[in-house]
Amino acid sequence: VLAETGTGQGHYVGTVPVESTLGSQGVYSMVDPTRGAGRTYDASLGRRGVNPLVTDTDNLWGDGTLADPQTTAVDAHHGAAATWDFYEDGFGRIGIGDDGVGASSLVHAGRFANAFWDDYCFCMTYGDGRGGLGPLTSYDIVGHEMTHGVTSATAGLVYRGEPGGLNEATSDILGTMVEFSADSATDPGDYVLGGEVFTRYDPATRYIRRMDDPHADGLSLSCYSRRVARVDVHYSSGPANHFFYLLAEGSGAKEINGIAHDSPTCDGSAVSGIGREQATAIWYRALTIYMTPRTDYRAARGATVQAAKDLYGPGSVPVVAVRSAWSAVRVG
Ligand code: ASN
Ligand code: ZN
Repeated sequence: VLAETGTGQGHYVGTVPVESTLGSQGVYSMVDPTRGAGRTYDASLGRRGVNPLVTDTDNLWGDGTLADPQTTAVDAHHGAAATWDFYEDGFGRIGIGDDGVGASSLVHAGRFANAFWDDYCFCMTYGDGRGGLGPLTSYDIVGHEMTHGVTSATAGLVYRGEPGGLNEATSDILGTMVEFSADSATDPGDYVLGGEVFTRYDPATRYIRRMDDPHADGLSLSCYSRRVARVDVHYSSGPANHFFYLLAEGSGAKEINGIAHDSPTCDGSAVSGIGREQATAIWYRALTIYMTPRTDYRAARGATVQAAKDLYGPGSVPVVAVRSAWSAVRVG
């Protein structure tokens, strides 16, 4: 088999290189030899639970429309590559498990609006969407799902209560940073989770979650309170998402890549941001060095303060900003 670079047109990612493998039959497979042999399979072509790899004869994949089933495979395969590169380039992490092994992606899993990471198959499953949503394969969702694998391999935050909210927030935070790092012309970065997958695109009103103002969805919590223990982990993630947004970007109204963001603090304080790069480095270090399966909000504050001290020095601007941003969401 030979490593090859083809070209793909995804629905979200636009025109991108596709790393593939050329077999002896002259057929290309969606297996990325440059990233741990990460593979992309098509469930719609599966028989008796066995799903074939996505294959092609000319190494030109998808046409950007959802009429071509390869289009969603391009989004998933390229999103997995972008996630791999985010972790390797940013933190020297080689794959989700930091063991050089690529994850698998399964596209066209059915007419449902969700996506899942599974630690046991080391794979993602993507629904094709329904009810106003397209395939769940935008950069932020791919990054969110694969980050569940990173969390499992590191902090191991349990998926309930406060640690569960922090597990979900870690996926939203680092999935969003995957979207920014991809620096895509067709899907530039924003703090709106899943806005891209809505057929009638309107990130002001249609999204899965947003980090600048989590409670804008009516269900997520923007501010820490004892209620975090009583809501679903996708809503108790809110205070940590809000913390991260404030840490990176600061409070107040701000346009980012053409999308309006506005982050009111919970205590009326003004917070100035330290930028995405430092905020991401702090969260990643806290996750991989200091958080444990039972880390709660209070401990997450301690973990991120310690990570910021390690990286930038005690008393540094980032350490002060971490404290201010947690206090602004009522953790502290
Ligand atoms: N898409 C969801 C998530 O990754 C699936 C779930 O509820 N675990 O959070
Ligand atoms: Zn999740």
